[in-house]
Amino acid sequence: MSTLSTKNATVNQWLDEMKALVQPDHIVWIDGSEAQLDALRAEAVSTGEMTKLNEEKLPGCYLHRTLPNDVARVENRTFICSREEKDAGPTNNWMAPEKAYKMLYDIARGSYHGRTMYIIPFSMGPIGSPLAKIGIEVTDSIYVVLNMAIMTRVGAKVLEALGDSNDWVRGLHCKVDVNEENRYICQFPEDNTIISVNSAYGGNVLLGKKCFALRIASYQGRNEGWMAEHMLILGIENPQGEVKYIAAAFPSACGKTNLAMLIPPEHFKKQGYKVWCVGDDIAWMRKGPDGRLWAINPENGFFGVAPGTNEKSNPNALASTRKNTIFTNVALNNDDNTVWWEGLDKNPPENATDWKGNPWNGKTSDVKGAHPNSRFTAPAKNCPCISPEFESLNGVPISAIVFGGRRAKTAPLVYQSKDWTNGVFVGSIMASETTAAAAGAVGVVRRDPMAMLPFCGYHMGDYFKHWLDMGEELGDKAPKIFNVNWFRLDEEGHFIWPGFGDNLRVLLWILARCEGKADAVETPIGYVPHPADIDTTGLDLDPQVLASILEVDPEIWKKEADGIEEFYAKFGDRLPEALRGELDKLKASLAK
Ligand code: OXD
Ligand code: MN
Repeated sequence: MSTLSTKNATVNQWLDEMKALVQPDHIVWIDGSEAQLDALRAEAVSTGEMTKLNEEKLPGCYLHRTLPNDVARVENRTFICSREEKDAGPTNNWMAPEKAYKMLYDIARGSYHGRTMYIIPFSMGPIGSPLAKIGIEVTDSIYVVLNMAIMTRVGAKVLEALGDSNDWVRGLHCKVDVNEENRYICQFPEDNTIISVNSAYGGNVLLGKKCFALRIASYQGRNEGWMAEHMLILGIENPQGEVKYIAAAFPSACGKTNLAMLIPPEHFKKQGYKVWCVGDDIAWMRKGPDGRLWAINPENGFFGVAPGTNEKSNPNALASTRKNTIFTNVALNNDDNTVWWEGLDKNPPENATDWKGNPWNGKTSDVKGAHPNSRFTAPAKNCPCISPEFESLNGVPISAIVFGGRRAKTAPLVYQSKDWTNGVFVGSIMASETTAAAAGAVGVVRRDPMAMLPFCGYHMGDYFKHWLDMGEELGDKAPKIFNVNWFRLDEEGHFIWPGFGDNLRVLLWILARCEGKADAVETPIGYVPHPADIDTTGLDLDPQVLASILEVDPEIWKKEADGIEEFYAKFGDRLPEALRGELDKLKASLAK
């Protein structure tokens, strides 16, 4: 099937160990050729692992269903296996490496009997980019191979780029029997190793994504002087054709993919504004030769949440899924062999199969057709607004870093931090309030520093320190740091800000600030726009209402400061002094 091989001794030695451990019947190297991927698609269809969808309406698209016990990332079964427990820090689960290896090897041993071992050489980032890194994932799942072939660059060229280097990440995935009691997602940052067992769901098994590009890479970045962040990257082109780039971090379910692909409101489109998507989930950033911070998207596709994606909320994401896409856990329309999910349109199919594989009538059923975390895996190049710089080896220069969360009252629509150190403080206190949609109490504040809580591969106090060090390194070329909150609520609990494409209005103020072209009001938390400086042309928003969502209420922030104090206590003496200093300054200015 494939004649790929390598002379890299470190790769061959590890593969020999893995073969002896999992004992496959067959071994297949993934060379990245269409012919090989096509044969694998056909095989997956013949075994029922995937369903081929309507070739006319959804060319090259497939549907896959996971087991109902295996539909999301499992944070409580995700471990950072650093040698010292204190290096994983208070926000990660930890397991001693010897114990973890023994346990995982016992689970993995012989688990490929009767199965094929697929060896996937993959690159995170454009092959040959100075910001890219290489991994090899071994898996017994064709679904994983086909998803990795969309989400990363795979195949022969990756091995060529690796040469005989030992700088590559080892990833072992074993489906075993998908038993949730024995499911583990373990990262060994000091060994560049990931082992994932007993799952076959995306975020747990596409090892290039959260496991490598965030957990392992954040650790590598700290040691090597760069940053791996849970951030989208977008470019905003002004009517003069100049493009400025923003990287933004939001916790899950805050509309990151929507922001990354936003469509400018009519008023801006007419003037010639354009928005370009570089990435929707992960940014790797490094100081470039010109002293600025440059970013690449290490991924090659989007692993997006399907429900809620529609012609209005995100036409670009929807367009990205119309060909060569793998859908996971959505509903199947049996009349025309296409897919459907909640929020796609107001016309659910009557003759359908739900995500669990049961007959489903969308008009009468009271259960959901698609799982709320159902996904599309779509090639980035399908996206109508994919940036012309997407493949650029050097990445794009970042002008602004934006943090955000879902807060009903606390954070204003937008504010700018006072400087880099204050900006790191702003990122470290990021939080979202639980909504009625999530299980559990409403309005509970969940802190999620830089949206990295489940993804930082080492002690979060040291991670904050790394951010502070990067600021020193970048000096006056550092991007400016902002915070946004699209989710302010009125007294009746309605969103005040329209969000979606209108968020561009806020991003333009941000860029104007970066260029020294907009004024601001100083508040205890940072700089807030004058309402008149947010261009609301074409928007039905009362100027007083806009002013109200730019307000900073000192009483709310005093309570917030107490919450921060409590959160910071977790980090003990690994919380950088500078951040404690920022909290003290905030308290002092609120007391004035
Ligand atoms: C994701 C997440 O799947 O952040 O991207 O949960
Ligand atoms: Mn994410």
